[in-house]
Amino acid sequence: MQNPSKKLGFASTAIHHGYKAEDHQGALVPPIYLTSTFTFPTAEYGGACFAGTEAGHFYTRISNPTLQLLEQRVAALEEGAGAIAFASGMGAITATLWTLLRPGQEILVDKTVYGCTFAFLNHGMAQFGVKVTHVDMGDLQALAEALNERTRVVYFETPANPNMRMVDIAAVAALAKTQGALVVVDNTYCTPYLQKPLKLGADVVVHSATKYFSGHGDVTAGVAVAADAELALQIRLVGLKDMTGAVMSPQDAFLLLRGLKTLALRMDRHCSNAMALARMLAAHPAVERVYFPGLESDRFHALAKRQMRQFGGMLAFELRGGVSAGMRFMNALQMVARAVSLGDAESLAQHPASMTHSTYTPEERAAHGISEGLVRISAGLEDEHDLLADVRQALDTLGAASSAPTPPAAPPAMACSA
Ligand code: 7XF
Repeated sequence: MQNPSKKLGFASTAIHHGYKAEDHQGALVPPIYLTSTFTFPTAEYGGACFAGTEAGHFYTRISNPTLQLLEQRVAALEEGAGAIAFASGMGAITATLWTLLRPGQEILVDKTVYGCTFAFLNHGMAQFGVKVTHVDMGDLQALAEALNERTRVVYFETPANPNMRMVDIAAVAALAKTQGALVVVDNTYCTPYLQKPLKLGADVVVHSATKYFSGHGDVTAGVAVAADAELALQIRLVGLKDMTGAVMSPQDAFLLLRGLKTLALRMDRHCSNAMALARMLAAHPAVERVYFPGLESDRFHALAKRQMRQFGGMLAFELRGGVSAGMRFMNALQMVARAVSLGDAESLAQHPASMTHSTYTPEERAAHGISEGLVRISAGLEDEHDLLADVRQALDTLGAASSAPTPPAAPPAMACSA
């Protein structure tokens, strides 16, 4: 096929890396090894697999050829030394942090993270003697002051779910290194097509592969990628094998291998649709504020230009009428689906305060920069004019009533509550 000494581009890597059809009876598409266990030619060989002196597959919770191909491909795309596939994004996040943290140590977490990550840290890890401290990672001085000899991990998303706050990966990684802390970045919003945190100094990247990697809303999955091969092995043997058991199914690995083949193409469309939507929203009288780093007026525009290939497919905005206008807007959508998740072909709209970030109390949301009226859209792959037309007609239904006062916050919903 290709000359192995020549580094392939992103799309070619996503399509070809790690697979030779001639090793699989010529099958163009990698077969699914739908097996939980593997036979040993001899008892001694089986013992050697368990001892780690033989590298063969022996049980799918630890390794499987279909998962391994996916892991090699994602590691190549993120330019890491090793990847581990998980049953969900939360599987990847929890397994990574169970591997890295011990009681008595501290994790510094950015102000805003996905709701279940917030719940896992503050309601979960904190119960096991790990100190969880939130710091505004946009404030390097505050981060420098928070770092101390107990700090083992620095954790953030950029852009953050749901409010699109951004973090300077290289600057935070350089600061974390001065204290010997490991940097873990959730790269779900960007995928390696838009941003490569390991190249900027991060130690581990985690993903909800449920989102753009799959791209078709039919998989729940996660991946962790480490810059260091030994660290990747630790996450596999501790976090995956023993602490969570959150292994991906080979069937899902197959669907992800298929999804990755079109990742670059899809991201280009997600990004252009989101840009067009952000421009339209910013000009509409019913809209108070748009959060999208592609807008020249956005406070993270310069950082996004430096750190990301394009500005991503996610955006958030506030309507002039607050929560009630947000609800009316969502109910008026006709093509855009009312749904959580992101990165699918279908555009999706959701209300973080009552849905993805209902794990925060209203006070916590206020303290963490998640406003009650925020609406989030994942721009899909539809024709731009259809997407703009649907969102515009939903905004237009708000009319003059959109300036009504904001009612009290909706009660916390059950979604993702811990
Ligand atoms: O365990 P999952 O595959 O659902 O991934 C968890 C996860 C991790 N990191 C980020 C940045 C995420 O956005 C997610 C999942 N977020 C969905 C959302 O925000 O719509 C979950 C719906 S409750």
